[in-house]
Amino acid sequence: MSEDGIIIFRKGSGQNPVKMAIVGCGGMGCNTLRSIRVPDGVKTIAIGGNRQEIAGTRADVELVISQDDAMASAKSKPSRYASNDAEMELSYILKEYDMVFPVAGLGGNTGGWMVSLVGRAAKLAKTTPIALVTTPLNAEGREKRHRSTEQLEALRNWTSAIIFKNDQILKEVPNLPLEKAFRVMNKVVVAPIDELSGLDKGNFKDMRGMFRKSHIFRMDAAEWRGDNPTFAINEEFRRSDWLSLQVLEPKCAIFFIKGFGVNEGLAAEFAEDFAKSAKQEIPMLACLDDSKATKEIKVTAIIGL
Ligand SMILES: Nc1nc2c(ncn2[C@@H]2O[C@H](COP(=O)(O)OP(=O)(O)OP(=O)(O)O)[C@@H](O)[C@H]2O)c(=O)[nH]1
Ligand SMILES: [Mg+2]
Repeated sequence: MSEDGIIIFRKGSGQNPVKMAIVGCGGMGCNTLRSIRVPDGVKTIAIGGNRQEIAGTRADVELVISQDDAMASAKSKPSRYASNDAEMELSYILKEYDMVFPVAGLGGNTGGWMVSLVGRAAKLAKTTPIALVTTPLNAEGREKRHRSTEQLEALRNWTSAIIFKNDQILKEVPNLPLEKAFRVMNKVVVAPIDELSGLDKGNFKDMRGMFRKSHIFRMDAAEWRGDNPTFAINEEFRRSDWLSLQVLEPKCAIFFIKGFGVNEGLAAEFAEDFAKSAKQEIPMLACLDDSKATKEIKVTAIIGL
């Protein structure tokens, strides 16, 4: 259903779900595979610069790809052909999936470049990639920050990306040791896969279309139990440091709206209120899920910038 430029659908029956895979890349990506519960039906692929990095990920597919190959892919020109054997091999593996999610921490020498390699392989495989990446902590220094920017510039050529700032998690859980805070962050980073898993093939085109409207996305989630959830949740998004809507203008928005009795009317109202953050009309999509009898309404917003 479409209302005033917003596409609204209900989360599918699970009869004909989109096929998805998480691709853990490098240290952070493989850590993520170790620290999360993988949503039902989602496959896992671990790519490391060496065997050690992949160990213990229990991934369905494991690949070792050199840093040199990863960087060469990231820096190569657009082409209908694979730029190296690693890209070619991966493209055969990715053909099985409709959507793949490379996960990496930008700033290192491995995973951040691999995201580009996965994006290129996905293109060859005619699969939709959506990267889930973190940017390094300020405290990690200039070199990492600089490399992170370079990697982001490269990967934009091949894939859309949802970007999470590692610094943000330290603000929210300041008392946790770094390793634990990272583990919390790794669960946040894969939240989009939780939301998208089980997506019906019939709605895939609309979802994919929305992810093509921008290269860079940000995400936040908020929940509200009580009167006027539309206003309360939108207020939280307007103030959110994860979305930074005070300084960045949204180009498109995807909402996952969950809760008992959520319906098209609520979604349309929610989107209308959200749209006040944008100076012009923006394309929006809402995916409704009323399958769990929760009293609160939870909205996960993925905003294209
Ligand atoms: N959220 C999160 N971030 C991490 C984690 N591990 C590392 N990072 C971040 O990711 C950046 C890159 O680190 P790695 O993933 O270890 O780097 P790599 O891609 O393996 O590259 P090299 O280790 O340099 O070969 C770091 O600078 C951190 O900011 C993790 O488990 N969770
Ligand atoms: Mg590493």
